[in-house]
Amino acid sequence: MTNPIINLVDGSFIFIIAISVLLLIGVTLAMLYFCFRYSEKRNPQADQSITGNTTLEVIWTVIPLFLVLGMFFYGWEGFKVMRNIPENAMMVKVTGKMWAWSFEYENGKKSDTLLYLPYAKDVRFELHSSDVIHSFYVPAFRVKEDCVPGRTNKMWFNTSRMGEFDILCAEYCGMNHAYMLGKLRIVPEEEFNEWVNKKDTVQNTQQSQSPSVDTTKKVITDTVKLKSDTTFIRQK
Ligand SMILES: [Cu+2]
Repeated sequence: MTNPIINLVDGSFIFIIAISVLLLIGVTLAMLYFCFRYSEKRNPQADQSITGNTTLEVIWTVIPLFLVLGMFFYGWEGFKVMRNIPENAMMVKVTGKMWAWSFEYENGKKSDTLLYLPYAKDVRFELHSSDVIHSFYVPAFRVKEDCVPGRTNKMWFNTSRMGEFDILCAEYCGMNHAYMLGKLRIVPEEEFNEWVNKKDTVQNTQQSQSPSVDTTKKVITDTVKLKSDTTFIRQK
């Protein structure tokens, strides 16, 4: 399945890397040539005859101008897709708090740490924070957006891949920021519907998590409880 955001973000990344590598090679080769051609040994008398060259100056202004315009074009194309949220996208409310993620679905169902989504759907996220600024980051789908207290930010992506993916906080938000992890689990639509319509609470969601997620959750709860006791955390 194609995912426009992944394609455009990866496209602009490869474009910028390619230009950077070409420039690195060009500058290095020119430097080596100049070291050789204009060494003191070959030119005991410094040549002072070159005072300026308009053609060269125009070339090294115009070429970089087009390179940065190309980078801007790629970035702008990606930005437009990220800002244009499909109208029929399903909605999930995301809340960041020190130091965990919680999710609320359209029917009021809530989950903590683990975000369930159906495969091949456009999903719109409404991002909130209940304390400080966090940043909701899902690297596998190339999206990242701040959660700011007192305002609602939005982002979206298409769940074009099945499986389990990382969720991170990408804005330093206090001592346990590094433990502010989550998991995104994308499952077939029927499985998602079954899960989202099951009447259970946060507690049941935690039980259904994989062992690795359980450990993360435990670390978060443990460290949150003991946030004032830094000695204990260091020993852990
Ligand atoms: Cu954080």
